[in-house]
Amino acid sequence: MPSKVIARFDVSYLQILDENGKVDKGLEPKLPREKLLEMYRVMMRARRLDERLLKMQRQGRVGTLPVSVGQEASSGAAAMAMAEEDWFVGSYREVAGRIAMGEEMHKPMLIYGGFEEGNYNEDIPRLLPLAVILGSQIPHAVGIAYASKLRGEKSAVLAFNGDGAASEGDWHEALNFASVWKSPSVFVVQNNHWAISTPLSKQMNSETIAQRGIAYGMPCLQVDGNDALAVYKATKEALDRARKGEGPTLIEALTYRMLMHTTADDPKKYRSDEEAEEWKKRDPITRFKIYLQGKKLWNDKKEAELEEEIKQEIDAAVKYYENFKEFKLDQPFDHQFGTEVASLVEQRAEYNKYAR
Ligand SMILES: Cc1ncc(C[n+]2csc(CCOP(=O)(O)OP(=O)(O)O)c2C)c(N)n1
Ligand SMILES: [Mg+2]
Repeated sequence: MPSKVIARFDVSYLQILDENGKVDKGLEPKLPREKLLEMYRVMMRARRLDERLLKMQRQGRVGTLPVSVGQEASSGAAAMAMAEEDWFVGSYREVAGRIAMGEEMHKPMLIYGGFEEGNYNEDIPRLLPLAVILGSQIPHAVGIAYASKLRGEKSAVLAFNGDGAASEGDWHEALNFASVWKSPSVFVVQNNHWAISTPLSKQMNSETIAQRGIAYGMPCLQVDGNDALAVYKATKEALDRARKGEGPTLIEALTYRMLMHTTADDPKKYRSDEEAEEWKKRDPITRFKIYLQGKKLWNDKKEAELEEEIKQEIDAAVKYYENFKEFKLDQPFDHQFGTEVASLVEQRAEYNKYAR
C-alpha cells in the first residue's frame, strides 16, 4: 500500500548531574549559591522527615503513610522552580515539594495521625491538599490553570502524579484539554517504576510516559528524576513557557521509591533486592552533595549543623503534633463545597449528635 510519512516525533532525555555527581557544564543551570544550598536543604529536610514519620508509624503514633525516600529531587527541585504566583497540585508522594512550598512539618504528622486539619495550609493558599484518589487532582490542576488564564493572571500550575496514575482516564482527559485550551500547566509524572506491586511493564506498553504528550500535542521530555538540576531546569523552562501563554508541558521524571509503597506493604514480596540496590547508587541527595562539595559550597561541618537544625525542627513538629488539641470532629464537612448544601447541613447535624 503506498504511503508517506506525515509526521515524525522524538522524545528527549535530560540529565545534567550524573549519578557520581559529575556535572555537564554545557547544561548546568546558573543558579545562585543560596538557591543551590536551599535545594539541598529542602531535600534533606524531606528525607529526615520521612524517616521520622516512618519511625512514628512503627511506634503506633501515626497511621498508614506513604514515604517519598528517593524521590526528593523529582518533587523538591520541581517545586523550587515555581514562581510566587504558581499553584502546586500534588498527589501523596511529594514530601519534598510540599516542604519547598513552605509546608510545616507537623502538617503531614496531623494528616497521617488522622486529623483533617493537616490538609489545610491557610498561609499557603496555592498549595492544594493531598489527593489520594489516583489522577483525580489532574483535572483540578487543568481547571485552575484554565481559570487563571481566563482571568488574565500570570500564574501557572505545577501538577504531580505517579506512573500508575498516568493510566487513569482522568489523567488522559485532563492532558488532552490542557493542550486544547492551552492552559498554563506543567505535569510532572514521578515515574518510580512501581504502582504498589505492579511494575511499569504491566501498566503500559509504550516506551515512555513522556511520549503521551505528543499524542495530546504538547511539548514533552523525560528527565533523570534523581538529578535535581535536570528536574529544576526542565520544570523552570516549562513553567516560564506556561506563564507566557505557550501552553502545557509533560515532564516524565525517572525515579525510584527506595522504600515501601506505604507502611502497609513489604516491597521485598514483589521486587528484588538487586533492583533496589542499583537505585540506591542513584540517590538524588548523595549526588547533589558531591556537586556542592565540588563547588566548595559544602563540607562536613555544614552537614553536621544542618542535621542538628533539622533534628530540632522535627522534634518541635512532633511536640506540636502530640499536643494538638484544636481539632474539630466535623471539620471534614467544612470544605466540601464553597456554599452550604442542605443535605450536608443535615448530615453534619446528625453526625454531631454522635461525634465526641
Ligand atoms: C482511583 C484509585 N484507584 C486505586 C487506588 C489505590 N492505590 C493507591 S496508590 C496506588 C498505586 C499508585 O501508583 P503510582 O501512580 O505509580 O504512584 P506511586 O504510589 O508509585 O507514587 C493504588 C493503586 C487509588 N488510590 N485510587
Ligand atoms: Mg509509581
